[in-house]
Amino acid sequence: MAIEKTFVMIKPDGVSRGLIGEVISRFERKGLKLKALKMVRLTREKAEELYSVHKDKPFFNDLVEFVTSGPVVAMILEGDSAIDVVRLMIGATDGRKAAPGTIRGDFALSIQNNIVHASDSKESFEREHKVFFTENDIL
Ligand code: FUP
Repeated sequence: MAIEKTFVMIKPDGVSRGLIGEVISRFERKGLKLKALKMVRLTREKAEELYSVHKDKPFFNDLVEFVTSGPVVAMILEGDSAIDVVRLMIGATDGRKAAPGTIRGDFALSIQNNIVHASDSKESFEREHKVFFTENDIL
């Protein structure tokens, strides 16, 4: 048993399609606790920081354009093995390949417009949550 935190962002497609409640509800029903929550419009600088590991990839520019195209909802969730549990719940990156029952499997048909982002490791969590939150924001 290892209680840990993870970072999740509902992307502009999830927000514009009215899926904020659906996504948060799935995490709450699973037993994960919300520790921080905010809706913001990312600046280009913050989006580039969030996706800095992909800066040399051919899709980087399109990805930054997409995540800055509208508001996003950022949150920190806590629970036993939260990082791996949330990754399982969101499903594979490509919505066409994500298993039914996962968030991407149920709501996405695209690799870019795939509703949610979630940290894939403790190191990612440490870097990513700081793009949105200060220590005082975590309750
Ligand atoms: P994930 O961790 O599942 O979000 O996936 P990755 O870290 O591999 O990719 C980060 C984001 O880049 C994905 F959410 C969508 C985007 N992406 C593309 O737009 N095209 C690709 O070919 C791969 C990823």
